[in-house]
Amino acid sequence: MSQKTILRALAGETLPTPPIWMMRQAGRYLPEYRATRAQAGDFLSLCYNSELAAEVTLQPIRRFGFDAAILFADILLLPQALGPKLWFETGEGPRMETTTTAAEVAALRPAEAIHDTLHPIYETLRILKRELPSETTLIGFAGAPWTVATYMIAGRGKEEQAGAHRLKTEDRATFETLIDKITEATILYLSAQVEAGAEVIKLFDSWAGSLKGQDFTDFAVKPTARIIAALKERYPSLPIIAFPREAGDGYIGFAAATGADCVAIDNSVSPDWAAANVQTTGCVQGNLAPHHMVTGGEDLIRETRAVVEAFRKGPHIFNLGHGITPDADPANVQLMIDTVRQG
Ligand code: 1CP
Repeated sequence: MSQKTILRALAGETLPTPPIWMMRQAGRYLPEYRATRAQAGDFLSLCYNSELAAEVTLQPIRRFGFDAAILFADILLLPQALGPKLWFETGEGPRMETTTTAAEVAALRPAEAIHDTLHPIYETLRILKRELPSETTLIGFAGAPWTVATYMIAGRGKEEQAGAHRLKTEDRATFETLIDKITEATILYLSAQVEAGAEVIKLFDSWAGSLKGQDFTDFAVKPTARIIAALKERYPSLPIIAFPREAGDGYIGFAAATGADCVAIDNSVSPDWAAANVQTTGCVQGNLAPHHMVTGGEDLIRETRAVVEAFRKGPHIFNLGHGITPDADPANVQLMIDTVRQG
């Protein structure tokens, strides 16, 4: 069996100390990230600069010795590679040219064309493969089709899934064609990431929580299952982490329904609930609340121990329930890691 702790947990092994990494571990809370980003220019220039993207991926590994490195990129690069313009408004976040009509969906570039835009991302992975310490697992990723579609339809993020719900209801055929297009392109994108060195794939469905009932099955479960089936056909031993954020009850049975090896859990459910309802069928990842990286102290130590304790009896990868925020203190990250590793 592999010596890498993350791969062992993903294979279903219960380890005495959970391996650990952190969503958005390369980010603005780190002074060295801010310096490299300033050197690159803007955020997108950093994503497409393979040397500098590899550098920011490595920074949290050097500083903290996390068990995994996650490729520095963004879920919105894939839709950008299909044609719509993407830019970041300072202090506000991503903006995209919208895709809402049958004609606009039909005008998207063919899925195979994504590599013309995304080849620097594969180069970032090749650099990381060479430069990462031998014990560190390299994670590649993409957005899940529903979440990517919400950004393509609304042209922006954060609580803006209304447009996607509207299109799903008012023009089902166009919506489904868009989901299929994203699914197909995501399979090609993630396959290229594996070819370039990604050892694990994570699918971020950040807005899965706004899908309920049959919609959750149709647009959170099914596209994810299709991507995982296609990847497993090509790479049978590739471990995949799915993150249907804020799925609530939808977390139950999600791994079985999609074929994921691990389900990442957000903070809307307790670690004890997730241990009793999700970890029963395999590895879970999570789920310390990110605010502890800002607030620190005894609360951080107590809650970190509670997460470790709740998941102690099964396969577990320690992580936050969502990304670390720019106002976090790196000293608190170190305290979390020490607490996990020293008990
Ligand atoms: O320079 C900056 O700090 C800009 C902030 C930033 C960063 C660091 C953005 C803009 N993206 C990223 C990197 C990123 N994004 C990674 C890199 C690896 C790592 O985790 O260190 C990953 C995996 C993502 C994934 C991502 N991007 C998601 C899924 C996870 C999540 O947070 O729910 C989503 C929804 C995005 C879109 C996006 N990109 C950036 C922002 C601020 C957002 C969300 C904006 C919104 O919805 O309004």
